[in-house]
Amino acid sequence: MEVVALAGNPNSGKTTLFNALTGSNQYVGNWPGVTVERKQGQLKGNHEETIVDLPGIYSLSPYTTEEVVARDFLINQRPHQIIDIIDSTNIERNLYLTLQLMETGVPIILALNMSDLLAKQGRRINQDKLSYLLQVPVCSISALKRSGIDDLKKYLGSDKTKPYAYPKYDNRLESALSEIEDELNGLVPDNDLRWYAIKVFENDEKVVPILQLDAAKQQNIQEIITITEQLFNDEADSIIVNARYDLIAKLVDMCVVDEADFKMSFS
Ligand code: GDP
Ligand code: MG
Ligand code: K
Repeated sequence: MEVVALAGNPNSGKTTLFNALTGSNQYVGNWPGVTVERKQGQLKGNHEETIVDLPGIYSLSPYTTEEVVARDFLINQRPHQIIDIIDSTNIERNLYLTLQLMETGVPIILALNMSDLLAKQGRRINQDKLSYLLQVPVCSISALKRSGIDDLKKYLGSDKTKPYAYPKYDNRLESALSEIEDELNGLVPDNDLRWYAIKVFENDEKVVPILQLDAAKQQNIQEIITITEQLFNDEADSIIVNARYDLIAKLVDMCVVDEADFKMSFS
């Protein structure tokens, strides 16, 4: 039995896709300890894959119940794969969550939803290029029109996606993160090192206390953070936010094609 987490922003079409994938094969309950609905269902026609619908979220920060539910599930339960459903007509905002989902190291498939609306707007996303740049599978779908779903299903099964395709940020940030990973080595599972390094760099209020770092490690890590803040002339949490947005700007620039622009430049 393999577990696939369905993640995405609110209104990205998560429920519509969940229904398309599972049919009437659904179980509805609550996440433990909170009144957030938890839905899971078996992939139609395949009893090996269970789809777990995560709450709709914009980020994996520690501030809302929904975000904490989603990140605890991804880090502590380690699903085999994530389907990240993206509203293609709002790809910039949606990719902010995508990068954070990738930071968990759980193998991920991007489902570019609302492809019917995007086409109506005269735009298209070069999915092969996006897939190459992020090194993860990308499918254009319309959950509403039920198109592209078979394509998406081809990637389900943990042997069909590769693990740990982390997004790479600014070199100066990458070197700070790898130094923090060295400090955390042995304290957390190897596969989670990058996630924890980023959370420690951000000084995440939920994650840092759990690690119970000794004084020497705390001091080494603080030095790494201080030096990096001086290099960027910025604060650690905003260094990470900016690094994500810089990468998103590049991705959008390279992958989103406006057919109207294209026609105009030839007229
Ligand atoms: P959720 O909040 O992520 O669960 O999103 P829903 O599945 O409830 O979808 C939000 C709205 O978008 C609904 O009105 C859906 O019918 C609509 N929707 C979902 N997928 C698509 C799609 O591929 N194309 C279009 N045009 N609308 C969609
Ligand atoms: Mg929903
Ligand atoms: K449902």
